[in-house]
Amino acid sequence: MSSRAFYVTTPIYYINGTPHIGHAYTTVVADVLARTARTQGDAFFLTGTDEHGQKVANAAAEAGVAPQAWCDRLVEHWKDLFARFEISYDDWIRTTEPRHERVVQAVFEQLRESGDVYRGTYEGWYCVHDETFWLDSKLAGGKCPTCGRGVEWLAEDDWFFRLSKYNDRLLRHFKEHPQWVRPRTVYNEMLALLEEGLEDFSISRAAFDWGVPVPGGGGVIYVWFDALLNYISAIGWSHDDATFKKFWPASVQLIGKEIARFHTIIWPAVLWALGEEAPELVFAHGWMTTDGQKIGKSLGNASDPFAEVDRFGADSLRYFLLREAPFGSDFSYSEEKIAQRHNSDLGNDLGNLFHRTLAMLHKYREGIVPAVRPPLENTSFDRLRFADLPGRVRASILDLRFRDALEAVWELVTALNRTIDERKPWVLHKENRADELDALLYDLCEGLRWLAILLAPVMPERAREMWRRLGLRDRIDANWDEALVWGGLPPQTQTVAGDALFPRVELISS
Ligand code: ME8
Repeated sequence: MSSRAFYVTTPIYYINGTPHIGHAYTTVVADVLARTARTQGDAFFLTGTDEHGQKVANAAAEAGVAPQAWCDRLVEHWKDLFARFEISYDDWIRTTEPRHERVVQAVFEQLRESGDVYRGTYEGWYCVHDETFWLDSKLAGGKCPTCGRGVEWLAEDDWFFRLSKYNDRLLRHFKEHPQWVRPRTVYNEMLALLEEGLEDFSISRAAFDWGVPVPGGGGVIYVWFDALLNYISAIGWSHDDATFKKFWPASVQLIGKEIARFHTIIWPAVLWALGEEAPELVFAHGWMTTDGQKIGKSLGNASDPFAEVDRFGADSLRYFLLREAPFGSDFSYSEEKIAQRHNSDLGNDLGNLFHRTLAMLHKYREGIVPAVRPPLENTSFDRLRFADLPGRVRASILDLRFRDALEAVWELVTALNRTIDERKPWVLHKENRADELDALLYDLCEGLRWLAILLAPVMPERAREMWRRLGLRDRIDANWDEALVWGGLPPQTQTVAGDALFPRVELISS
């Protein structure tokens, strides 16, 4: 990853309905990346809402509301959910905002001028659910080949984007940068599409009006062409060069695998047509499933994410989403699995370690972190083993190997728990071995301070609570290289005892 400022994006979500846990998933992942990147430099995290297109217009019509009023109402649900998950986005772009629409029109005009956008006639099928044009030959039994829904026939004079012109450059780019699309399965699929050959595609809708107007008239700009541009409109393309140069090309663009074609074929081609670079990495992750099926708005198989947060706590859900499966693959989502992670990893391993350490500190030292003389010698904890832990955790996170990162953090959790079991502070206390007990209690508390810092990107709220109870006041999100030096916990700090960090949850089977 380059040393330029870090820029991470999520897809912008259609607000034809309320959000579900799948939308929270991508956004939580982006949040963890942004929080981690900020501990070592400038970072910008963009998310937002895709508010144009037929799908949103239909939802508004069904509700009997004007599309803009519908979007203004719905966007609040999305913002509420992301607030519950403590998503630390730097900007939320809405495609109906003038700052975005201006950029879409400017792009359209520039490409019309350069010849990459030209006039033609479109005749073919359109899938409203996927907002996608399909050639007759691509349909599967007369239905949309992606989602299986019915399609409608369109025949209109449209504007086209000269995608075919970029076929060779895309092939070269894929070959020269085999890591630019991850995971490998998606990279291979996209490469196969490029090898089949690309066709120009329509980027306007003549007989439709919920979108950015085509400059000079002739309907509106196709919703996907409009939506992709959010990634550059929000950071100042064509109006704030300094910000744009600081953040573009994006470091990581996160998406679900179903929209990989738009992001890894169409998007770089549009960027090149504008004279800009392709993003450094597009990561197309897998799907959360339930009963083997993708969780989705229209399938009606998604549970209410607000209720899930009430039930488990946002941080337990965040932990589950990152820990459960290697990032990239599909995984099944169920309350049983979340409860299992919550009770076991968080309650038994981390929560217990925290609780019993502070309980012993209160019992033997009135809750005050002991001073250790001579500094940190005579310690029973092999802290040297963990000297490279922060570097490993950060490298894994920035390489999007979240499960590896959490497993590495758990090595410290396990080692601290084992130290308590082996060194038996209660025996040291009974035998009046005060120096050894001081050294041991200090190491345990220092280990907890490390855990709070390392876990703050994944579990910001519980990490803050650990911080507060450890009696710490400086920033939990300081630069890791400075903050994670063993011995940083000031002696004489007054800690605070409290309830379980992760109270057990019981599932009542229905
Ligand atoms: O596609 N598992 O918006 P969208 C994992 N507006 N991730 C899931 C998921 C699941 N079951 N369900 C949804 C759009 N997602 C366009 C994008 S970008 C220029 C325009 C996540 O509301 C995942 O990130 O259908 C997926 O790609 C996205 O939500 C789709 O959101």
